[in-house]
Amino acid sequence: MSATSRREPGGDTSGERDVLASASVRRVQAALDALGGGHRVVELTESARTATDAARALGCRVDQIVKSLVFRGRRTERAILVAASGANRVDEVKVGELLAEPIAKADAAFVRARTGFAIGGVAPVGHAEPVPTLIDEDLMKWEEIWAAAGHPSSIFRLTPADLVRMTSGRVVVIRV
Ligand code: 5CA
Repeated sequence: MSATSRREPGGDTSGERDVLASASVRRVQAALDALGGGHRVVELTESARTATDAARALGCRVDQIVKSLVFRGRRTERAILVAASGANRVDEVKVGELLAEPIAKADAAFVRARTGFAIGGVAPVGHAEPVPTLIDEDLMKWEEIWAAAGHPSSIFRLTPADLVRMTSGRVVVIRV
């Protein structure tokens, strides 16, 4: 689907779909507003729970989708966000070395507790607590990229430089 399948939450107040009323999506839009870059959450008319779904819905390449993956520090129990290019698999050993701490994939409850988002809607901003972020260098080559915005059918467009700025993230090689 193309741009015609998008609409903005709040723009269409007759919106019957739950996502328009989602507190998580509103939290992301509020965080984006506070950052001042003019980013707008858009609602897809179809679910984009995975990066592949999102790319299909947007008509972009899966590499342009930001996968916001949450990991758990095995020693500190801290949450770490890896913003990965949609087609890449994250090398957990490599990321562990970068963080000087082994990591494990977070489970759904941990993701929800630390970010405030359910898997499939984890945004790179608007978290329940500050979450240190690593950014896949493969995202940096695109003019525009898309990230989840609190719900599996909500998304926002940004540039790689925006992503670095809004997360204070460190750009690293994370792919297997
Ligand atoms: N809305 C899309 C496109 S932006 C999205 O959020 N994609 S994602 O890649 O960032 O989030 C889905 C990811 O959640 C999957 O790639 C997978 O790594 C992770 N995931 C899915 N199920 C689980 C689970 N049960 N526990 C932990 N992580 C999971």
